[in-house]
Amino acid sequence: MTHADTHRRIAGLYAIIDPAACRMPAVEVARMAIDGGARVLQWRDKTRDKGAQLADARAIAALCRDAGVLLIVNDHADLALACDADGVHLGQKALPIGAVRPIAGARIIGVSTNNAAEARAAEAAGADYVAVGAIFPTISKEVTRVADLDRIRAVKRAVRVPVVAIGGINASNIASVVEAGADAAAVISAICAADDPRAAARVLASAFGA
Ligand code: TZP
Repeated sequence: MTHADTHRRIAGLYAIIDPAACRMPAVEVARMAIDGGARVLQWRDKTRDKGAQLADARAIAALCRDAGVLLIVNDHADLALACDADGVHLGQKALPIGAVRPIAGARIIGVSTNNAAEARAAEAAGADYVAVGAIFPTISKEVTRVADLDRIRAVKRAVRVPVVAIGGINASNIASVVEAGADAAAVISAICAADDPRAAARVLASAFGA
């Protein structure tokens, strides 16, 4: 994927499928998020061993491929390869990008950041996009550093790669994130914990004019 492709495709609703947050099978939630207009999916399972995740990750990869939706795997470059995902997402304490790039090859590497300095460092190290958060209070992650809408603006000024806002984003605040310049909005609970993930995704995606 060229840089221009990545920039075009890391955009809009970025649905993180986390089975711990889902009220129905994760593959169902993934299907509904895609139906509702998510442009990027991330597979995030912080609890199960990778071997136990593989079937779900592969099923979601197949759904994404059919729909032309990008799939990013959280934390595990090997799992990303095993399900032929489009990329991997790394936290600040993960292996550095330079160590993951030989494994990921041309796949997308995204990095969690909290501020412009971290975003600039990630971009310089070869990140294809940066996430910035937590923009709003979240129930989905215990230890998280706080950011805000101004942080999105600062990160947008600091880097050229796409900027993904994350943390507590829902139907009532997503417009502010878009207005602040985020290329994409990543959500866990607003889709996974919704009664109707398809309808929830549709409302969130509409904030991007989808
Ligand atoms: N990183 C920063 S906040 C967060 C992550 C993974 C959790 C986002 O979940 P939610 O439910 O959309 O607030």
